[in-house]
Formats: sequence, C-alpha cells, structure tokens
Amino acid sequence: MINSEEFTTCLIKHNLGLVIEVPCSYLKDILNYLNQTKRLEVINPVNEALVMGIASGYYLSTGKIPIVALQNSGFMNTLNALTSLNQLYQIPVFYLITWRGELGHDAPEHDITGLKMEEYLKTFDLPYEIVSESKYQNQISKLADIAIKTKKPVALVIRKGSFEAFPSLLKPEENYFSRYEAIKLIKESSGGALCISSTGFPSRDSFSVLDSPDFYMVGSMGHTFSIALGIAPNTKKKIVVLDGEGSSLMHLGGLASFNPDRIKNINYFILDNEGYESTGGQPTVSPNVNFKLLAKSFNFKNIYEVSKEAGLKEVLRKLKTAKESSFIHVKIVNSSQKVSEKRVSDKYTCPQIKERFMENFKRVKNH
Ligand SMILES: Cc1ncc(C[n+]2csc(CCOP(=O)(O)OP(=O)(O)O)c2C)c(N)n1
Repeated sequence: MINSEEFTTCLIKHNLGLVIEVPCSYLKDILNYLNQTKRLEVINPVNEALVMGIASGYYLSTGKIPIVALQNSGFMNTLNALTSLNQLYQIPVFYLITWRGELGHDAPEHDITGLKMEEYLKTFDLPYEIVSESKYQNQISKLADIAIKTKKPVALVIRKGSFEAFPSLLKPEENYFSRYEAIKLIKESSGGALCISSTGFPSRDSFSVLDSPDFYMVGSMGHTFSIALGIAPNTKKKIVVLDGEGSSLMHLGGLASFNPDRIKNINYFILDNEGYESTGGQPTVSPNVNFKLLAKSFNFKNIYEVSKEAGLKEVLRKLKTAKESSFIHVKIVNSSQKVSEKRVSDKYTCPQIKERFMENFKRVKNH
C-alpha cells in the first residue's frame, strides 16, 4: 500500500497542487493525511463539475497544475468541462480518479462506470496510468510531464486499498441525534407517504429503519430532490425526500427549480451532519450555508430547523396538516459508528427498486 506522506512528497516534487476534491471512500486516507498535515492545500467544492472550473481558474492565475481528486462517478460529472473547457483551451489538470466498480465487484451504482472505466478514459483522450504501489512515483512523473508538455488533463487511477490507513480526527458533535434516529421518526410519522432517499448512508439507514417501497436512490448523487419534482405533480400523496446535505448541495439547482404554486406535496428533509459521512466523514461546506435563507429564497413557505428529537417530533406533527411543501433542515451527528449494516442491494436490484416503487405508486397515487 502507498504511504500518503511519500505520495504527497512526490506530488509536491512535481509542482502539482492545490488539491480540489469531492470525496470517495478510496481517497479517505490520503484526504485525512492532507487535511491534517496541510502539506498541500485542499478545497472541497460541492460538485465535480465546479471542481473543473475552480481548477481551471487556479491554473489560469498561477500556471500551476491543480490536482483534481474524485470518484469515477464524479469524473462523469466533469465531462462537459473536461471537453469544452480544459481540453479546448488546453488547461491541464492532474486527475486522481478512483476506480469504483473495478471488475464489477462493488455496489451496483458503480457497475456500469466501473466496467467501462478504461474505455471512457480512452474515449475522452486522457493519458492515464493505473496506480501501482511499486511504480507510482514514475507514473506521477510521467503523467506530470505529459500534462506540462501537452497542456492537457491526465489521470492517475486509484484502486481500492491503494493507500495505507490514516485515521480521521473527526469528533462527533454528540448533542445532535443520529441519521438513523431522525429517519426512524420521519418514517414512523409519515406512514404511507412516498419516500425518496439519497446516495450512501441516507438510503441505507432508511432501508434499515423500514423496508417500504421507496425509491432508494443508490447512485446519481444530488438528484434526490429533482426526482421528487418529477413525481409530485402526479399524485396527491405526500412525497418525503430524505437527502444528505452533501447530496443536496451537489445539485442545488434542483431546489432552485422548485415552483411552490405547482408543487405542494413535498416534505424535503436535509439531514445535515456537516460531512460526507458515507465516504469517511470529510467536511462539506454546510457550516457556511444558511439553509433557512436558502429555503426562503427558493420560495418554500414552510421552513423548519431542528437539532433535537423533540423539535423534529413537533415539526412532524405540523407537517400532518401542511397544505404546502415544506423544507426541514435537520442537524444530525457525523459518526459512522451509527450507520446500519444492511444495504438495499443485499435485497433488491436497482430495477427491482424501480418496479416496486412504480407498482406501489400506481396503487396509492390517488388516495
Ligand atoms: C457524483 C458523485 N460524487 C461522489 C460520490 C461519492 N459519494 C457517495 S455518498 C457520498 C457522500 C454523501 O454525503 P451526504 O449527502 O452529506 O450524506 P452522508 O454520507 O453524510 O449521510 C459521496 C461523496 C458519488 N456517489 N457520486
């Protein structure tokens, strides 16, 4: 396994960095190392497309090649910028792309991208190396040379278990309650509602709390609310959306697309632990975001903020008679010890989740 300190030394030696990242669990240890030692500055924009914009601005103003660290799912979010910004203007970046779904042995959301990973890299004309413990220094050197000479993006592909463990110093805020407890209260109080939950632990916890015919959205991070926007006008039922704040911020434009005159039946819960807990608890930008003001500017009429069980119970009581869509910001603890072990994919394939959701929808949509 690769030692994060030596890996970082090699990046610095080739004059690479700022690191601009959206996390993946495969990057957990190197990100823990960088966040704690600060040998390279790390910034964390809310989605991977933005990463490319910031990386390009950094290059334009420093002439230095930035490191863009992300999951292969997130690489797919960069493709427009990659082709119509970086490759078009010849603005290099040094990608560290994780290979989730290598050989198809992973969570289902990584199957398609994982199997075609190398095909995609070739299609998008990216010189790449698949990281090797014994040769990574030469690989970094070779790719950095190509990026400097051609002024084009290059990629080092990171595999599962590439980095030695480097523990996080995360200290959970124990005053808040857990995602599991929050979801349990929400699902118990919303019996019969149609439920959509976001990528990672929110769907996992929701499934463990109660296996109802929900749209458990295991991939497509950031699209939870927009899916609800598509469903809501086609039913009188309440739509309960369980979103992580990392997921919510990733495609905030979904909330900006909310029209309160058209959509009156969404209860949107942001479960905010100020971190990407599913990938190791790396910080999100949530402490800098005023969700209450955001909800107001996106025209929600019912806006609530809660951080304790009693507060959530009180809000859930009010929601029973609400005639408009509601935005509920729930502060929860960032502590992965509390996540459920059960995964949706242990029981259902993604097409089965969809079929089950649609069958139930047909049955209940007019009640
Ligand atoms: C486009 C994309 N980028 C990154 C990931 C990796 N990823 C999976 S879950 C997750 C964290 C989700 O954070 P949040 O929504 O705050 O929920 P939490 O894990 O804290 O419950 C990330 C970054 C992904 N699945 N898709």
